[in-house]
Amino acid sequence: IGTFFQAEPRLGNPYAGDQFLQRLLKRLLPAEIFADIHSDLMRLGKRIEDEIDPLGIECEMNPPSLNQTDPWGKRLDEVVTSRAWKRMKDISAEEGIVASGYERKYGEYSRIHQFAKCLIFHPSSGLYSCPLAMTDGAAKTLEVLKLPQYNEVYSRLTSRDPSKFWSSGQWMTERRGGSDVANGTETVAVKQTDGSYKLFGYKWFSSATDADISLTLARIVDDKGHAQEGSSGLSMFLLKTRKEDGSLNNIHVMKLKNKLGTRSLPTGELLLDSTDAELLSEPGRGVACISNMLNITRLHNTTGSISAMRRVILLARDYSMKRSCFGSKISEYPLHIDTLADMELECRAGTVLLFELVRFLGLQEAGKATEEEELIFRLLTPVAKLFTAKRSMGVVSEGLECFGGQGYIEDTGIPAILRNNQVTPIWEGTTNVLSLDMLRAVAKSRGKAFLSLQSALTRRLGNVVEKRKDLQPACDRLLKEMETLIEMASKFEVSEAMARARIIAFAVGEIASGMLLL
Ligand code: MFK
Ligand code: FAD
Repeated sequence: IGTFFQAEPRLGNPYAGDQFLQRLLKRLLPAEIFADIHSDLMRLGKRIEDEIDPLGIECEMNPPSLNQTDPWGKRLDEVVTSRAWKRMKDISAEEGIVASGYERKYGEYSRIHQFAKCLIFHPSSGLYSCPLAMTDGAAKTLEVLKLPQYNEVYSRLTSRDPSKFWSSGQWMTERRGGSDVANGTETVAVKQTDGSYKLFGYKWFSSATDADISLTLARIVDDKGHAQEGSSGLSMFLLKTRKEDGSLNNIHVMKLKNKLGTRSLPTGELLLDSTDAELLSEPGRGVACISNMLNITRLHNTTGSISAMRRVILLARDYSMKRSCFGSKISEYPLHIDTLADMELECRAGTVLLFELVRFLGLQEAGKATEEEELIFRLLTPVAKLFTAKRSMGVVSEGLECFGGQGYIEDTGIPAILRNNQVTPIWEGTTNVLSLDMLRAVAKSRGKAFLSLQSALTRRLGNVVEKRKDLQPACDRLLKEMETLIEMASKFEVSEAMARARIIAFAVGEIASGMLLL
């Protein structure tokens, strides 16, 4: 068989390897806070390299299964998950992957710390980052609602103690509608004499079926059994997945989905058959209320897409210094370096966009965000999600090619990065649906969201040109593009704008990330 064997790519400490993230954090954070966060991320990076990444691989190799009945036919509906998946929950609590966003140790900078942790954790987490994203979204929703009776639930979602920590699901999608939740939701809620509700319905996609609680949508029925249709008929509920005795809360796990990727994640179809739940939103304000969760999970989705790009780049960079072709290391070929540089640029564009939004989120939570920042945050959250999800698929695919045939070989672990990432454009709102969401944000602000982005662009690029005259042409080009976009959008009829929403959204993504890169 010969003596030559290829040297495999090594991950190393994913934070130490991400020089760009380090420089960005240094720029965004006050010096003392940066020093603290930098050392925490170095430590977490080492733990990822030594302990978490091998567990993530174990999750991928041991997907969940459903033990639906016992040998005598009695329903069990037991979702069996791996040792590594369970361990990932404990590690997430210990590391404060959710908690660090809520303890506010670093005030308005706390979210930057939290999302930097998520960025290096996600590709090694065996997709445990998915339940954590939803847990973060649920914590945010409870924080906004400020309902004292849910303080205990909130404290569990944001706990660092593995024995107390709870995860949350986000059950929105039904057979009739995942995008059009307003018309697709058939689940009904029947009020009980004690003021609680019982839910009846079929949730078509539920990731993290093993969650402790979930937020979900349902239609409250009146005394005559009628429920209001459309968005204004939807209310938001909180339910615990298990009763006090540990049995399921009248939830039947009908099946686990057989998926292209995210196989370590227990995504199931659930029948809610008299499931006890509590009304959290005002009746009929379910969509508006759950959008607190959506905007957080969409930031996590953005994080997932960027971290997949970063992971494949780190591995491809390492491999390029090991693999020889035509007599030289491939890292010595300018053509290969150019390929890696293009991938790096896309990854950086996503990273700066994400951290701008995370910075705004921190300011908002500290009560310091200006109206302009609030409007840009609402405008760019769906844009960042759709932009990074789509662009990352190109980068990750290119990344596979950087390993030649080995990139296609299952047990190198590289194909899993591609198939797991293919979900990022789909869940949390597809590309088209989020393009339309962006347009709704513009319409609701009567165009002010676009004008706010334009003001920020003019101000920031002005500062750039003051320091770097050579960047004047690039800055002028971006300003011109924004001007053209506003001019064009203001002339559109509603139907025309909707038909071109996707083109507009990608243009906004390019302008915003271009500005931030400059
Ligand atoms: C590492 C990876 C981590 C990611 C983990 C993810 C795992 C979970 C996977 C999932 O996929 S969970 C399910 C996700 N589902 C979606 O994202 C649904 C996609 N569809 C939409 O987003 C639709 O646009 C939407 C369902 C919201 C449309 O519903 P409506 O009722 O037709 O919306 P409408 O009438 O525009 O808005 C109703 C209210 O909500 C309005 O408030 P007002 O009545 O006060 O005006 C809107 O302003 C508000 N709203 C809607 N979207 C909002 C929002 N407010 C703020 N932000 C938003 N994004
Ligand atoms: P559809 O809405 O049927 O979309 C089909 C196509 O039509 C898409 O290309 C879409 O962009 C396009 N489209 C729809 N409306 C428009 C429009 N107005 N204009 C132009 N184009 C349009 N959901 C949950 O609630 N909780 C979960 O935990 C969860 N986990 C998931 C896990 C996985 C692995 C996957 C794959 C999905 C999960 N989902 C979950 C569901 C996911 O959120 C939905 O699949 C997604 O929102 C799309 O909804 P849909 O499947 O009904 O697609």
